[in-house]
Amino acid sequence: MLTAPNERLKRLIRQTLLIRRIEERVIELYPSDKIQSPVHLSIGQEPVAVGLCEAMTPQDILFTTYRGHAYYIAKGGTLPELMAELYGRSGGVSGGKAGSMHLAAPEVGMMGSSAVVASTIPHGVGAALAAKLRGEKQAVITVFGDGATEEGVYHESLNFAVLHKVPVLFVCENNALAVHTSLAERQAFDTESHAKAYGINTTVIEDGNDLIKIGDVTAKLLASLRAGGGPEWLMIKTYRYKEHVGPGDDFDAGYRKRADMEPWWKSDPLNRYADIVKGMEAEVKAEIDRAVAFAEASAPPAPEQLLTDVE
Ligand SMILES: Cc1ncc(C[n+]2csc(CCOP(=O)(O)OP(=O)(O)O)c2C)c(N)n1
Ligand SMILES: [Mg+2]
Repeated sequence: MLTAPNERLKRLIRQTLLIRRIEERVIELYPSDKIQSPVHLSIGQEPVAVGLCEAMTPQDILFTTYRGHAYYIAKGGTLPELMAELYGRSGGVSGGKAGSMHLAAPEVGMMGSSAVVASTIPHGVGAALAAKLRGEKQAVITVFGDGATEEGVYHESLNFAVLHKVPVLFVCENNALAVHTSLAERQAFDTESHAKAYGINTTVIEDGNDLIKIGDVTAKLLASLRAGGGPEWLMIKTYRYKEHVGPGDDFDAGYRKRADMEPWWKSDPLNRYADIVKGMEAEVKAEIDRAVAFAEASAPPAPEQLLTDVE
């Protein structure tokens, strides 16, 4: 039997809903070509971002991937500036020049995301080392996909962080896919055992839909970092509902089955708590409408902005 969600769970469900609905709006808008940026949707994976960011203070900082809308929102980025960025307009969070894959909002600790797989992992290590050298208690999380664990820089980053006791939380957002290739087809090693070989503490969350568990586990790991512990490694298993890139479904692409989605669909908090979600829909829709209106009204970047922000 489900227990009634408390205020904390309601807050997390609302954030999950906001992310889901804004990405669904992106899907609706996409055929209009108003959003020309490629989009890697997080639909299905939102609870991972929501749970991780719940445990972070506004001063804590986050590095993530091109699948970053959820993180931008969960870390406190504003919706109108997100939508205008996707539209490529001057009101966007990066003046319309970064697009979906390179979202950053340093003022809320969302330091950056990148199209280059694994490239933000060492950025997280560097930022955490800087915080340590400055004696700050700022915690740093660097999020990457399971595919990123096959990149050399991931291994270099783990080795360096353990060797120098860098207080960074490595988070592997494991949807068991890299584009169309499953984890089992790609890796001869077990990702967690392999990380352990560097001497790092590892934790695995099997249910990436468990908002409360993700929040609680992350809070515990960040407390350990703040107390001067070395790096920590967390894997959260999750499931991507949509195609790797773009607004569509791809269950007919031949690399996975619709039935694979069923257990995740069942434990999806937006389905489990459908009654609560219903009561939140109108307000969430109004918030998204305002963001879209802002993007529509925002002007394209002026030609003289072409070479600014790049030096
Ligand atoms: C260095 C690099 N190699 C290859 C690519 C092409 N590429 C884009 S996404 C992707 C899959 C990455 O999978 P994963 O890290 O698990 O992230 P997910 O897309 O599942 O969130 C690949 C290989 C790239 N963008 N950068
Ligand atoms: Mg993946």
